[in-house]
Amino acid sequence: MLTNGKRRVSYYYDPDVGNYYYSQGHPMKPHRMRMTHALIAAYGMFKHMAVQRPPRASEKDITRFHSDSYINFLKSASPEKVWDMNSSIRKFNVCEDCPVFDGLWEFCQISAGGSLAAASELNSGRADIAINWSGGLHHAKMSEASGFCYVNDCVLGILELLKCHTRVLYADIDIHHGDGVEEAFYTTDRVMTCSFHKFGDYFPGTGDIGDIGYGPGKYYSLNIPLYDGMDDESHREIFDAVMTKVMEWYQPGAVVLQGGADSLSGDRLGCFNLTIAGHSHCIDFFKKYNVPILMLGGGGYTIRNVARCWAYETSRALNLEIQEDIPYNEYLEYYGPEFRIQIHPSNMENRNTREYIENIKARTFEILRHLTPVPSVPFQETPNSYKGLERLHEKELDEEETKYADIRETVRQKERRTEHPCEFEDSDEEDLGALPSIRKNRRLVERETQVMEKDRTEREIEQSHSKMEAKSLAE
Ligand code: V1D
Ligand code: CA
Repeated sequence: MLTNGKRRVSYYYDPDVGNYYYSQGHPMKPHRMRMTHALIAAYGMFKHMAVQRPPRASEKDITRFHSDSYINFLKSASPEKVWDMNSSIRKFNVCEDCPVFDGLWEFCQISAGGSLAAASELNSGRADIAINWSGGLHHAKMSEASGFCYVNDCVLGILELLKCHTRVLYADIDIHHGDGVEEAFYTTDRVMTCSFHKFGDYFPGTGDIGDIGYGPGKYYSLNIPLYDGMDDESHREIFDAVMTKVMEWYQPGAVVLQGGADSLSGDRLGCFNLTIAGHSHCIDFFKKYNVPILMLGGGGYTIRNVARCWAYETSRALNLEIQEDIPYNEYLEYYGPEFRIQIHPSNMENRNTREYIENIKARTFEILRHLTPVPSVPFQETPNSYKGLERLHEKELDEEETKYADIRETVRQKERRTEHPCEFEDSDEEDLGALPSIRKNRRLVERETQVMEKDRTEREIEQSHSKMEAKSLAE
């Protein structure tokens, strides 16, 4: 933070992002990022932050989380070839929600590249807040597209932050459940996920209050299921109450805020009643804690309000007061007839009664009561930063170091281990790799092993499996 209390903000934007087009009638419109960018420019915010065009994420970067076969598919898919790829289409869930469109792979690289570069900037200490409005694509799974999302830049950004931070908090205020991010970190205490969302007969259908994590990750996934008509007051009430306790007890080293704007009043797909003031309160909330913040986009389908919201939130990150009247910009006609930055709530009923909010709060506090305050992780060398990794790839790192540079430590790295300013805390080295020695169904074992297991050696996997087999035989 600068001495005057202002935050150093880095903003990531690729001018090509607005050119991608999902399909006719599809509600997801990348053009909204171009509108946001034009509004931020018109408000004169560029001179207050580092505006950067991020490098596009490479296949290697993206397969830190996603499976090779899925990424090979995304790279080769095109609308022309789609009819010859029937089995892959089903397997990887590219469908009406997630169509194969022209430039799909590049679009994924832009979105992921922005979040990786932003996370890396925070790790370097050059910025206090880093913004990628082209990110926040929280539904993508390791081997599957879902809910307009193909590559999960949130997961990739968090993995990058984990190189320098023991604990990362992921907060998701998109109206939809942040299922892809939750699933990726469901069994670890190094990432706490907390999603606020509409629940009940609504996409993706997950995110009940009882879904709290598994194994070492038990109590480190929080879900706040909400009803239609959520307004600023109720949202603030529950957000502040839950997040205050999380910040106090979990003490994350960095926060990722998925700022899906479909929770705003009047959203084409949403059914909440938040104003931009209510939505942006979440940024002001985290700013108080002086932790690095990665601000990401997400959903948002009434695009004039998405641009209003994310431009305004950029000004909150910068601590700048901006004028109510929207200044002249290329897309001025979208903002009529009022041409104001703020929006009004509608008169819809708030189906989240006071009693309901109090009940959800109490149940969430009960989950948080089980948290071991400030969990620790094994001692590790800080892995190479995002840009550094790319530079070193071919030349200096051997094959194994390069492939598993995110989490796994090679023998050579162990020997070279030195202290670093963002060193992890020490603790039991086995924790990261060990599967909990309890009996689980196949589905849960698969979920548990998603992120961490991707980085484990064959030998370790074999050992864990035989441990589990031995345990279940003993039971
Ligand atoms: F209305 C549509 C028109 C064309 C294509 C898709 C849609 C549409 C609207 N809502 N699709 C949905 C949701 N899908 C379903 C499917 C029906 N079932 C079989 C599944 O209800 C998907 C909503 C995705 C929301 C994405 C998101 O806002 O959370 C987001 N966040 O970051 C990026 C996107
Ligand atoms: Ca959410």
